[in-house]
Amino acid sequence: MIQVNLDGASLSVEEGTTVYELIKKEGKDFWLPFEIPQLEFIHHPECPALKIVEVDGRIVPAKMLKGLTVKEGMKINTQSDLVKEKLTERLNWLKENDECYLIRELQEIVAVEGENAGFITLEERAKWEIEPWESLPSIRHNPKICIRCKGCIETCRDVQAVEALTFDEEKGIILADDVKCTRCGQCIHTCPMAKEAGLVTTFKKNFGCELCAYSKPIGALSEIPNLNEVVEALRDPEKFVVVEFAPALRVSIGEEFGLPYGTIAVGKLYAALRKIGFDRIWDTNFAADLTIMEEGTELVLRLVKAGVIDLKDLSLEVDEHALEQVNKALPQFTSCSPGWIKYLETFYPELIPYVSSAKSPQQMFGAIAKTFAAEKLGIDPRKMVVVSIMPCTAKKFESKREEMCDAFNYWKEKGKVSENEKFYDVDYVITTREAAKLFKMFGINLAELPDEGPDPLIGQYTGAATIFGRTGGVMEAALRTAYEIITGKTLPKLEFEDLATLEGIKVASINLNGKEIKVAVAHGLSNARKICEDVKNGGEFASYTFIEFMACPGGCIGGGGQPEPTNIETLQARLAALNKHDHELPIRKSHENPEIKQLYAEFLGHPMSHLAHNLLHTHYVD
Ligand code: HC0
Repeated sequence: MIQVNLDGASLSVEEGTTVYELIKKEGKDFWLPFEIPQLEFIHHPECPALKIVEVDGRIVPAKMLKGLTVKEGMKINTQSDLVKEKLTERLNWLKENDECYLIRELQEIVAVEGENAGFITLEERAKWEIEPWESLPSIRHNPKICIRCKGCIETCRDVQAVEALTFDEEKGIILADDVKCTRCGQCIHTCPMAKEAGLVTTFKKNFGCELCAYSKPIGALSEIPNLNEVVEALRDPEKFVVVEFAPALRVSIGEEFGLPYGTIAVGKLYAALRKIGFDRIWDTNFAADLTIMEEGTELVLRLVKAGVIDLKDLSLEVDEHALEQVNKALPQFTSCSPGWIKYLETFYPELIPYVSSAKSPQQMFGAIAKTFAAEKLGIDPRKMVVVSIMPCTAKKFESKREEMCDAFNYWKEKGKVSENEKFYDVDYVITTREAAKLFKMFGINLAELPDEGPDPLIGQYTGAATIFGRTGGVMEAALRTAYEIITGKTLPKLEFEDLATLEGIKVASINLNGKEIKVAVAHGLSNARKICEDVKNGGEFASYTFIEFMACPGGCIGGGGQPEPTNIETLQARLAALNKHDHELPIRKSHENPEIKQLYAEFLGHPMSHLAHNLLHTHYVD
């Protein structure tokens, strides 16, 4: 036995005992010498960076105590002035840097690896005085941790055909052309630390901190966060905070909580959001069904205008205004991916007439929440806060487009709000990763929650809505409805397998009352570009009827706000899970969604009615 001193008490300890074992045995267990309010400081209280002790006058992190054995006369102190001083330093660092201390250590490892691979040296990095850049309101770059591997530049140029990023010898990676940047966030997935997600996961697991609020990505590129605004709104008793979340979320958020890739976690997600304290838990999928009603009807009207089908053969309520408004250009392009829309506006403005005027589900949701739902619930729309959880960084940009204030215009026309009270349809957009962080901040382990459902009114959805989250899904969902409108018959088979793969460009055809129409799907902007060039030059795709475009490879399941790793393995698992979810849902066609029927019956009238046009359709900028 040997004698040691622990927090002032003399103890006899068996030889070979580690300091870690001794502290545990004596019940000291690295308790903090002061309180950290959970919500003011978003670190997990068990953060290993905060587990330090003083051993013989020096600070030793807990992770090292496991290898340190007790020695005769050793003085161990878990609550000394030095511990307090060092903990305060660490806390201040954590607060100021809004980052994980352990991640900082990981960044150093990646930097050294980068240095060994010929990238920037640590010494050079230490000299930088370069300011971070932002592509508002979506993406930011921190040059202090960038190793200048240029992977983001390659992705932006080769995968997305955008070329917004370039390299400057002095400043490193720079945003050379913010107008070109689509805010898709694919650069984030390319950042080496995001790519090393396996390493990150192992790293965090080794320190027992998978549940820490600091979710990935931890690379030089990340989304511009909006979590603080969301937490503030939730704390404000004057606000009525509602939440919507994207189709892709339900098959990816579980990954942040250790669930296997491809887990359908929608029930747990509703439960987690309810625990957080949102006033209504609704779903973007409801609005995806609504999009099909509007975009599908628009397609039918374009076909009528182009003389492909005759209106009198259809059992469709249409007013003259709608027919007048609709553009007759074919093929109709889908409009729901905001990165794609930004790309089109920047690189192919001459093709804007082809794009559906239907707003994306995210934006339709906001407009309906602050009109129909607010009215039904008796909520002042100025007090309603719509939070949207998306797999996408470009959705932050979409929500702040100046034209996205249709609910405000609706109430202004009614004289209920004044010009200077202008509000957006969607107030805050957070990514899948930010949502995971939010749950962790609140100490919620989503994986352990029982399944719950959405709140009534604008939360119900069909299988058609759920496949929006993968490439080919919007097309397939639209065909399920358009086919029935045009032929008056039920589709014999709902799946279009040729559209449900990860091929970059996919084509299919469908017989509508004896006429064969051709449809195509492209995901990843370099694929979109091929089709745009072809249509522009009157090539093969100019003879198509409907083309779906998604900015991100894989569609929204591969969005720039998705968990790491986002790679072929996770994409395939997420895609299969969405298809499985579609198959398992009791209703699989948008026009059969009971809440959608209620919305039209009680509020909108019919698809593309005057009110629907005002609230659910938009225009584009060239
Ligand atoms: Fe998507 Fe959407 S499907 S763009 O990919 O249409 O982000 O998941 O939420 O709005 O619904 C993203 C995903 C959405 C929207 C929907 C569409």
